[in-house]
This record gives sequence, C-alpha cells and structure tokens, in this order.
Amino acid sequence: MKIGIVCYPTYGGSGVLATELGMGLAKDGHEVHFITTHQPVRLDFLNANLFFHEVFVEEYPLFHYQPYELALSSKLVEVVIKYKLDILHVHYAIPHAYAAYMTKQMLKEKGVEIPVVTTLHGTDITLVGSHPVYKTAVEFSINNSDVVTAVSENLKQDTLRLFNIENNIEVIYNFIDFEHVKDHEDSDCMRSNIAKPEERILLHISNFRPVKRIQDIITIFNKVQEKIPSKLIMIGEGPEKESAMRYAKELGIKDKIIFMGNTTEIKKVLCYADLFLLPSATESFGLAALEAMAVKTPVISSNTGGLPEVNVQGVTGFLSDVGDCEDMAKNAVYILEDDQRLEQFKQNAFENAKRFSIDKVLPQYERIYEIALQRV
Ligand code: GMT
Repeated sequence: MKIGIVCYPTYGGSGVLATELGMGLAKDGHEVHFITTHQPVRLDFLNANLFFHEVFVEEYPLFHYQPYELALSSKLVEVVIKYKLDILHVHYAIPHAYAAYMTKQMLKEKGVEIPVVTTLHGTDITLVGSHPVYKTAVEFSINNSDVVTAVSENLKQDTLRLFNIENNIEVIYNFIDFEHVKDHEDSDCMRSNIAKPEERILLHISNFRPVKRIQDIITIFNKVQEKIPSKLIMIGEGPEKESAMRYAKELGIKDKIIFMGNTTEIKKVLCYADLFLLPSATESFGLAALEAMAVKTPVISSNTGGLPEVNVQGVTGFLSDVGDCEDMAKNAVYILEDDQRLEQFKQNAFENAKRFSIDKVLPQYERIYEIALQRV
C-alpha cells in the first residue's frame, strides 16, 4: 500500500508512535510518506520505501495564528495526487483529522477518493479536544474519519464519554519495535559518569507539562534518596522544568538530579535506569513507560487513564492514586532496596513489554487499512 502519515514530528508520544509505525510499515514493504512540518525526530533513516514531505507554514504578519491546517491540507492534496497514495493515516485529532477531512473533500472535486484513518492519542481528547472551543470540530472530524483507533481501552471510553460518537472506535495499543531497543545494553552505557556503583538510578522522560506532575517526581525522589543512595535523571523540556529545578534546590537535592533536556539518545540513557517514574494526572497509555519496560526498567506510576493497561500492579511496578507521593516513594524503595527483587521486577517489565511488540500490532493497523479501503 501507499500510505501517507501525518503527525507532530516532535518528541511527544504520538509523533514517536507514528514514526515507528511508518518505519515498520516501510520495512514490511509498504510505501510510506510522512507529511509533517519537520522530519520526525525518530525518523533516522530514509529508504526506497520511506519519504518525507515538508509542510511549509508561511509566516505572514497579518495572521496572529498561522493557518497550519490550510498548509497541511494543501500539501496533502499535492502528495496524494503526485504519489497516488491509497490511504491517509493521521495521528492526533487536532487539527490533523480536520485537515484530512478537508483534503478528502478537495480530492473528491478532482475525482480522487482516499480513506482517512484517525488515531486518537490522549490529550487530543482528554485535555484539548473536549474543550468547548474545539469540541464541535473534533467530534465532526472523528465521526467523518473512515476508521478511528484509540491507543487504549481507557482512551476509547473517554472519547465515547466526552463526545457524541457515531463511529466505531478500534483499540490498537501502542507498541515497541524491539529491533530498535535490543542493542541498548551494548550501547556505550557510561553509567559511571552518572552515578556511583552503589547508587540506584531513577528516570523520568516527558514534555514537562503540568499533566506530568513534575513536582511529584521530585517529591518522590526526595523520599527515596533519604533511604537509598540514588540519582534522578530528568529528560525533556517544558514549562514545568524551571520550577522543578527550583524545588530540587529548595529541598537540597539538586546535585542528585540531572536535567538532561531533550535527547535522541534515549537508548543510552535507558541503559542506566533502575526505575521509571510516571505519576501523571492523566495518561492515555504512557508510551515512555512502555519504552522503559522494553529495556527492563520497572515503573512507578499513577493508576490513571490507560496506565493500568500497561503497568501491572506488583509485577512490572506499582500504581498509586494521583498525587499519592508517599505511596509511590514507598513502592519505589520496596523495588530498589533488594537486588534480587529489583532483578525480578526488571525481568517482569521486559516480559510484559513483549505483549506490545510491533509484530503483534503492525498487522492490526494493516487490517484497519484494508477495512478503510473498502469504505470509499
Ligand atoms: O504525553 C503527552 O503529553 C504527549 C502526548 C502526545 O500526543 O504526543 O502523549 C499522548 O500520546 C502518547 C502516544 O499514544 C501516549 O502514550 C500518552 O499517554 C499520551 N499522553 C497523555 O494522554 C497525557
């Protein structure tokens, strides 16, 4: 098939998943075209099956907000026609599902029919999409997609609760390409640069938005480091980073926390980690937690959203109520204080991650594409 993929090309989970999917489909012999504002950060190779088309959003002083949807849908029309694409798969409803709908209408006028698959990722529904300023358009674009998927059962239920949905929503879980993580143990893991041999390493990766409850991470780590010699690595950039740094300083633990910023070298960092922290206020899936599990890192998370579908209580880690830092710290210490127990949790995390292997998930998307093709 010739598949067009639209996503935010950033470090966010939806962009990462879309990129991994595109690369997997290309490996499987499909022709995949990324139509995005920049080359997606995880798109580290282009091959005969893999293309990137830049959406250029012209800056014009009259516009307070640049019309991204218009630039995107114009580019989509151009690429669909030029490369004779069979299907468009858009990730993150806002505004991608809306732009795809407009693309479809414009193409119809030119005698071209193309089905649209929309994958809902989380904040496009829970935090942003259901806001009254967007809700009508988001609901319309979900109902007018040929196939809609959600990355967890919980996100599906949230979507049905928050919108008036006439379409069926298929749950297709996020996945891991173990080919991309298998060499993490051999990567030049310079753990000794980060921590002493007797120290445990805790890790958090996110976009540092309020929904990630960054302050909770510092609070949990503060309690853990009182009991167990440890370091905390914080990866990512975002609005809560400065206040987290200030809070760490106030607590007198700033020397034990390393803020690394954004990095494409996640594999190298994951090789250090003993425990992943994800105490989010809401999380449709928690792809970062799955990526941690895939390299044998247990997870301490909140029990919100789709996290219980990924993190298994007492097996791959522990889940606590949102904001219950006391419980999260207690569970973290329980995992970290005993070498054998830590090893068992690491192994469990790895085994559980296999449930979400790309080999299981890719065929589900291929099946969805076949269904979508029959709907035009
Ligand atoms: O977590 C974020 O804020 C980024 C966001 C995104 O759209 O990139 O992540 C969402 O999609 C990921 C991939 O499907 C999920 O793993 C995340 O759980 C989800 N984030 C939230 O629901 C808060």
